[in-house]
Amino acid sequence: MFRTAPDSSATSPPTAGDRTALRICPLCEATCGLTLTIEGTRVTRARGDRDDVFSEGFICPKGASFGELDADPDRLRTPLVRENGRLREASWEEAFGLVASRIRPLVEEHGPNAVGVVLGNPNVHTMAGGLYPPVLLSTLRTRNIFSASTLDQMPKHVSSGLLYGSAVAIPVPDLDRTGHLLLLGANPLESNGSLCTAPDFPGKLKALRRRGGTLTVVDPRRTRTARLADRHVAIRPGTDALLLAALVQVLFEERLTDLGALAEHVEQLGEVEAVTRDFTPEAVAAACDMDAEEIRTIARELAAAPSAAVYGRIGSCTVEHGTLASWLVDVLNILTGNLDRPGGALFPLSATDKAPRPAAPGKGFALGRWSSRVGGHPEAKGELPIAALAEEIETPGDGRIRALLVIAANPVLSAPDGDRLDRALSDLDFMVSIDPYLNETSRHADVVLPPPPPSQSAHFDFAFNALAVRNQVRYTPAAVPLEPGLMDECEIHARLLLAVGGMHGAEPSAVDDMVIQGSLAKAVADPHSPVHGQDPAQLAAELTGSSGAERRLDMMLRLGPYELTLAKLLENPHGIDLGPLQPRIPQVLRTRSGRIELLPAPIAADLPRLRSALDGRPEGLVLVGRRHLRSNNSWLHNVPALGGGSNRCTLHVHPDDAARLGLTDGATVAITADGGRVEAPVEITDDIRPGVVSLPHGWGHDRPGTRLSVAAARPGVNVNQLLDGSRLDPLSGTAVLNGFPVELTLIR
Ligand SMILES: Nc1nc2c(c(=O)[nH]1)N[C@H]1C(S)=C(S)[C@@H](COP(=O)(O)OP(=O)(O)OC[C@H]3O[C@@H](n4cnc5c(=O)[nH]c(N)nc54)[C@H](O)[C@@H]3O)O[C@H]1N2
Ligand SMILES: Nc1nc2c(c(=O)[nH]1)N[C@H]1C(S)=C(S)[C@@H](COP(=O)(O)OP(=O)(O)OC[C@H]3O[C@@H](n4cnc5c(=O)[nH]c(N)nc54)[C@H](O)[C@@H]3O)O[C@H]1N2
Ligand code: SF4
Ligand SMILES: [Mo]
Repeated sequence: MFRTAPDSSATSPPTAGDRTALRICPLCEATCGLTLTIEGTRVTRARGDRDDVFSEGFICPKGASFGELDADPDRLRTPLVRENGRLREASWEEAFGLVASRIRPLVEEHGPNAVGVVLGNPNVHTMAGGLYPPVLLSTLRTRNIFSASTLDQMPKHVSSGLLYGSAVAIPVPDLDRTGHLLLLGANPLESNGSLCTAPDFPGKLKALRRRGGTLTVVDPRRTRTARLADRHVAIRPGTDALLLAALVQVLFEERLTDLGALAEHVEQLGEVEAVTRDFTPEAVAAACDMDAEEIRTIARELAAAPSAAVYGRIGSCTVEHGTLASWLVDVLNILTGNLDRPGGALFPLSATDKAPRPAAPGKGFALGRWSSRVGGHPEAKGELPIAALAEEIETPGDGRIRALLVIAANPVLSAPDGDRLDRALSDLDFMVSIDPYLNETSRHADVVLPPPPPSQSAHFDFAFNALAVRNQVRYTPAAVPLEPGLMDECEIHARLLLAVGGMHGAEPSAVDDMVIQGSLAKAVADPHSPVHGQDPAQLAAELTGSSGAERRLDMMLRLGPYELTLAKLLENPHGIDLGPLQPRIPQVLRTRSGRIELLPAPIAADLPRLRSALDGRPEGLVLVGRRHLRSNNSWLHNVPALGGGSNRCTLHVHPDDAARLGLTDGATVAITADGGRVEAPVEITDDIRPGVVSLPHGWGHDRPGTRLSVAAARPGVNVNQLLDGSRLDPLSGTAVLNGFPVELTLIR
């Protein structure tokens, strides 16, 4: 990783006619500030912005390939509409007209649930995705809402909802100040971090060790992150919740708990002690395939550290006990007094959060307020499991999904059983995709609405500022003017909303005006708001900004905790540092008791399932995923600069397993599991523990009707075809993507 930008193959040295512009990178959660060199309207180079208050010049190969991604010739530049079964180019007017004429009658005849919505990962990386989907969902009033969250962090939302009363109150490890980091199921040296926004995560881990701190990594693979660690534990996949429960048990047994200032804010400590009593290190050791004494040591190190943070990510979430593991991560931070204290895990306060209000009991967090129609899966945070999307389209009856709006998502590759979903999508009455690519999912759409390349969009991180290791705020306007014929993604979202909401043809600014009026009316009535009692019309008139989205951002900043405005952000193009994370308990708590409810009932009810896993000693192979620094889920395989090398869709196999099965490096194997069968080349490596194989996700670009010429030339296979969607973490509806059984057969 680099402090200054490497010259990627797409870049060229600056010349006299060049100019530069700043752009926050939208490609991962690290949110690095980039300096783009622009020739005419083309981005010829991307470097790390050394003056960025947060990223201080850091960049990775993905950010460095910004220009190549931006100029990808396969990117769609006009809307597409389906006519006689084929997609053809169309005007924006025609595209939105078609949406309006097809969606409204379906809703009128079959009710709001006839329209499903799928929200994909890039929505948290665009302004449009932050501002408009909530309004779209409240306009549609459908219960058929699905997102990448149930392939990802929903377990954390559920555990936060239950513990703190707010699903979005997610504590973030204080990387810059912690003395000890216990990291489970995360590989930030490839992913650049997740639910922990930290440009230069690798540098921060190295700094932790330089200042005498320690790093323990729990991962069945010896990842690049694990190589940095003082201690690497190659756990058996899917058993983190058992390990974490044993750590809790040791803290209680050896009287190592010390809640410090938290004590007065925590309920049900004794209850947690009681329910974890039988998860001794000796009881979990065999299932985790760990040494009981090592488990005790990890617990003692955690308790002894001057400050410590336990942090779990994908490998602890997308597993059978994902919610329990997410809960136990926080329980450990609480029991050691590290939650909400510097050096531990704290709640960020972002510039667009509501201004803090005095601590008070809240409404709490309800789970399972309704269930999915076919599978009876409980909702979580208003969403249904994306693994259940296909059955909701296929199964006849009242409430069947007949039309689908897919916004920045590629579930045919990202979610379990893409073949089934592929067939289901082709049975829809109507489908809309907002997507720059014609890919495995959008190829089924009747209308494709392409957003402009990232250089032509403004950027603000609504999601990630609230997950950042330091409070800070940055805004970058579009670096290049919108190309004629393209439409800003905010306007696409606004027009889509008007089209499906029966207001087709209204000005898109009407959507923003409606939101601004509604929010200001609420704010002036709220005694804790900085604008309490003021005139909403006057406040609206004071807002600045050259678009509805900018005016909304300005409003959120003004209503936020730091007395900021859009104008102040524009005056500080490299961002404004708002200081290190600060303790926020009890103010952040929204539980009914106003305290941290340490043993919520749904968690207690799921513990017997964990207890039964104590006897689990799977004999066969299990599969886990992996990420590569130069990849990003399912959609960066079309950028030539990022392909090749070690970024390939191979199956990692331990030498012992390879020998037992007669596999040689480069051999082709068939991998079979519940959901199907795929073939992949074998890569033998002792970086993976015996009994575990690893295949990355986001590959399988071999379906007809897409326009991904580079990706299609090296398609790889879709790991999610191995899943049939039935393996879920029951509390969160999150798909089990890691630690499921597979069988290998040598093909050649
Ligand atoms: N087996 C396995 N499966 C996994 C995972 C795993 O670890 N293992 N990880 C899961 C995780 S964590 C996630 S988040 C999901 C992600 O899965 P998805 O949410 O489906 O996201 P992507 O695969 O990133 O696809 C994003 C889509 O958005 C489009 N897009 C890109 N930029 C923009 C933009 O600016 N605007 C719009 N409108 N569209 C854009 C892309 O072309 C692509 O079609 O995958 C999950 N799937
Ligand atoms: N380069 C790149 N960066 C990305 C992405 C990408 O696709 N590519 N995707 C982005 C997205 S959407 C997300 S959500 C984040 C995810 O960011 P991370 O959570 O850091 O995800 P991974 O790099 O997949 O690391 C997960 C690790 O969990 C391990 N693991 C698997 N099963 C288990 C288990 O049962 N227990 C334990 N302890 N470990 C296990 C895997 O071996 C793997 O090393 O990354 C983001 N950043
Ligand atoms: S680390 Fe993430 S945000 Fe930073 S340059 Fe790389 S892809 Fe972009
Ligand atoms: Mo994700």
